[in-house]
Amino acid sequence: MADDTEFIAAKNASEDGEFVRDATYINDRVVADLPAGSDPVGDKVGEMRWPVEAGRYRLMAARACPWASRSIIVRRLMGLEDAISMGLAGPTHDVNSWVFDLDPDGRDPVTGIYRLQEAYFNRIPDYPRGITVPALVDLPTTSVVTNAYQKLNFDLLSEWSAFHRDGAPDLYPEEHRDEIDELDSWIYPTVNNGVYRSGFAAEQGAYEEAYDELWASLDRLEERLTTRRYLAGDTITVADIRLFTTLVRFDAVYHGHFKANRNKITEMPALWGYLRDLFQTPGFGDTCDFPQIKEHYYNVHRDVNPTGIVPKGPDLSGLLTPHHREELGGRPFGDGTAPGPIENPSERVPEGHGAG
Ligand SMILES: N[C@@H](CCC(=O)N[C@@H](CS)C(=O)NCC(=O)O)C(=O)O
Repeated sequence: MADDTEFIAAKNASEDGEFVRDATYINDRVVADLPAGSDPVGDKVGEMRWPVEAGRYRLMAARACPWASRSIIVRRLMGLEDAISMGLAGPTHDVNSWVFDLDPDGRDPVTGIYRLQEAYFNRIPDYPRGITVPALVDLPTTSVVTNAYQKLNFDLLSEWSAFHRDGAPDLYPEEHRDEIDELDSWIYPTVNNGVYRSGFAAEQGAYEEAYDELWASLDRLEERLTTRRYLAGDTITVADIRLFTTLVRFDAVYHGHFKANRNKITEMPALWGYLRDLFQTPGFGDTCDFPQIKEHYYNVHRDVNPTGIVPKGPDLSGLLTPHHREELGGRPFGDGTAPGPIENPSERVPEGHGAG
């Protein structure tokens, strides 16, 4: 495990010690304008199009991962659970890949695979890049269709509309798209990836640059969220989902493990209220598993934390306290409704793994 992560960090280090994320993906799309049951169209991996089809694909995720958690939240908010099943890898991986060690016999119960790597290799033999989550897997061939989480999430919102639940919210409203994209243009590099740039920096200068950019952005967000309940408009959008998966890990992991320690989120009144508000909204906090999140970062990144010891704290029960953000107005789901309780018991966060 340690060797694996050293490899990941090393392969991502630039000459000046800055962490550079490998953002090359299998970029295939799943689209609504192909008939269900048809073969994918195109002959080049990364440019192929696959049909939207209920029951055909499985979302491979891990609760530990912020990028995978975005897909977990989108799937739940849009009510796609029956159309797209979900496989959950455990919080740590072996030298090759994420593994399904939470499942009986250590195998994903639907595909029967032990390592997620198998589904990557079925698509691209000897796939040379990171075996990442989230990944959408085609069940008939047990092979990865896409691991491009941003496009995958966009397709879940748009191409899969025939399978959205009644009351599914509009998470990427037309009138706020420019604003949402503009927010992502600085929140992604300085906050979502900024915490990794801080934690994986290999030189002091690279770390300090990432740290300064991160806190400049968090200060900017604190100001923005003092008068607004959500990031764009008065409903939850993808911008909130993207920020949430980083904020919810912040005090438990990034503050210490990634040296992003100017202060904790609990010390920033607007961000702390905003985080509690989202955490208590169905579809957000009910997908978070803190023991898995902590186990992943502190155990897997042995170059950052050589002993692998996972800290006991912090006390996260404050996430469940009143936030009073309703006073800012806003309608979380707009004209839609909140998702109901999680129906599939295997998809519920285990008792005691949340903030309570
Ligand atoms: N690869 C994507 C996001 C997905 C991602 O990095 N997932 C991590 C877990 S949080 C992963 O699967 N890492 C395993 C690896 O890189 O080998 C990106 O770089 O933007």
